[in-house]
Amino acid sequence: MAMVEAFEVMAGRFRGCMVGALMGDCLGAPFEGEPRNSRSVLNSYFKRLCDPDLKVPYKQYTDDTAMTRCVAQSLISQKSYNATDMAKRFVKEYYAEPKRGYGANVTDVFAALRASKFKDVYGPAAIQFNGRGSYGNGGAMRVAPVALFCCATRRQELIDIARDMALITHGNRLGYNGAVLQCLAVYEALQTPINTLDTVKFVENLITKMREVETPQEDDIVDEGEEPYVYVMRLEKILELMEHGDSVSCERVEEELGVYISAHMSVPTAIYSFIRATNPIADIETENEFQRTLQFAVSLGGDTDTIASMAGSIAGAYYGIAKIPENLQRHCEALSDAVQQADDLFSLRDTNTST
Ligand code: F2R
Ligand code: MG
Ligand code: MG
Repeated sequence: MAMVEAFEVMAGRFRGCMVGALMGDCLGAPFEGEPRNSRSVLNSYFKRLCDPDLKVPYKQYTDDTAMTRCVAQSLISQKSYNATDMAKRFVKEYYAEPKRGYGANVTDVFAALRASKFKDVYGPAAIQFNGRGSYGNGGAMRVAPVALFCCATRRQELIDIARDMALITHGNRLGYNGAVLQCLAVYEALQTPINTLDTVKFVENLITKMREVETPQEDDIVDEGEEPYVYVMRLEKILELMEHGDSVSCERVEEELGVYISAHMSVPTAIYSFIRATNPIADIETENEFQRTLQFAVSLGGDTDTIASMAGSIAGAYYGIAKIPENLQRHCEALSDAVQQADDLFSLRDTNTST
C-alpha cells in the first residue's frame, strides 16, 4: 500500500475507534438496564435512524463518553499520561454534568478526590468497597484513547497506562485488568490490516497477553481460592463459543460471558460481539459489519451502552470511519468532538514512539 494511502487508512481507523465508541454509547443508552432486546425491534430502531430524512434530537452520550473525552483530552494536552491531570478532568466533568448516568459508587471517588485536592490520586479508589476496590466496567469503558495514544509504543507502556488510568477510580484487579484487556483488543484491531482478521488468532493473542497481565503481582490482592486468571478463562470461553458460530443464543452469551456492569462480565462480551458480527447474524438485518456489531451488542440487553461502546471502539478501529454509516453517526451528540479528538491523537502518534 502506498504511504499516503496507508496514512489515510490509519487516520480513518483512529476516527472509527473514537466515533465507534461514541455511537455504541449514544445508540445503546436508551436500552441500558433492559432485558434482552428483540432483534426485530432493533432492526426497526436502526432502520429508522438510517433514514436520511429523519430529524430527531441527538441521542445523548452518557458517562462512558463523558469519561472517554476526558481521557482523550488529557493525553492530547499533556502528550503523556498524567494521573493528576486526568483525575482533575474526571472530577470537573462530573460536577459540571452529574446527570450523565454515572456508576453509583464512582461518584464517591470524585468527591474524595475533590475534597483531598488531588493529593493522592489513587488513594480514594483504593479504599472503595472496604479496600477491595471497584470491579465496575468504568475503567474499561473509557480506555480506547489510550490504545490510540500508544499505537506506536511498546505493548508494556500501553498496559501500564491503561491500568494506571483505570486505577484512578477502579482499585479492584478485575476492574483495572478489564481496562487492560479492552485496550489490548482495540490495539489489536487497529494493527490488523483490513480483510486479514483471523478471529481465532485475535483471541489467542489476547489470551497470551492476558496470561502475563493476570499473573499476580506483589500489589495485587488475590484471596486464597480466588481464580487469578478470570479474563484468560473468559477469552477461552469465547474461543469455545466461536466453534458454534451463529447458533449461540443470547441467553448463552449472557450465561457464559455476562452483560453486566462489572468489567469481567462485559469486556469479554464486547470482544465477542465484535467477533460474532464479522459474519451474518440471523434476524439482524444489515450487511454492514460495524452496524451489526452494535445491533448484536444491544440485543444482548443489560449494560447496553457500555458493551456497545466498547464493541464499537474495537469494530471502528478495525473497519475505519469509511465503513460506519454516516446516517447513524449524525444522530450522536458531540460527533465532531470525537472526530477532532481522533485526529489530535493521530497527529500525536509520532511524538509517542518509545518502541
Ligand atoms: N450507572 C450506570 N447505569 C445505571 C443506570 C443509569 C441510568 N440510565 C441513569 O441515567 O441514571 N451506567 C454506568 O455505570 C457503569 C460504569 O460504572 P463504574 O464507573 O464502574 O462505577 P462503579 O460505581 O465503580 O461500579 C459500578 C457498580 O458495580 C458494583 N461494584 C463494583 N465493584 C464492586 C465491589 N467490589 N463489590 C460489590 N459491588 C461492586 C456496584 O454496584 C457499583 O455501583 C457503566 O455501565 C456506565 O454506563
Ligand atoms: Mg453509561
Ligand atoms: Mg453502561
